[in-house]
Amino acid sequence: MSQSQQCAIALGSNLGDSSAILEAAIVMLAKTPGIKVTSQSSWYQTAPVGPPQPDYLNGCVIIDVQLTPQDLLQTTLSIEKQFGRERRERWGPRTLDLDILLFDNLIIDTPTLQIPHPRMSERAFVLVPLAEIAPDWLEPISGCAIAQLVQRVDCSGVHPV
Ligand code: GSY
Repeated sequence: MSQSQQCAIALGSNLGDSSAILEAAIVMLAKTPGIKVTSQSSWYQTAPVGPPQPDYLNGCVIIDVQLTPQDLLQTTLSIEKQFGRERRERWGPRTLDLDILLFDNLIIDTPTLQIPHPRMSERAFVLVPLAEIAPDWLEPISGCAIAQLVQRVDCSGVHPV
């Protein structure tokens, strides 16, 4: 695949030195052949969604990517693994979570990869940072801009650091 496409990735952490882990994850993304990080949101301290656990640090990046969606997924899983992420408890605390949110205007629905991310439109901890760097991007299933979607969710638990 030679032409580059734009992709949005959500980052989150609530175990360990979250700030250092998230910054290092962005460096690893940026060093990956076929990925160029073009925009980075602020970091936000966010109330946990799911069982009781520490607050998260969340943010988003936009990348130009010359990888297939499946290859990008393998890249994000490999970076998560290098930070000690073990996929144990589904909604439990984690050192690093990297979620592919949007890949150009593609809609992908396979057992291992769904794009747009199936829960992104309900999650203030995703929409607030994404709206900061990509307000006009249209979520391809609803056809709504990220700036519109963020107005529909409760953002009271999301605070810039
Ligand atoms: O889905 C990502 C992991 N996660 C998060 C998160 O990143 N932020 C917040 N605030 N709550 C979360 N619950 C889960 S699971």
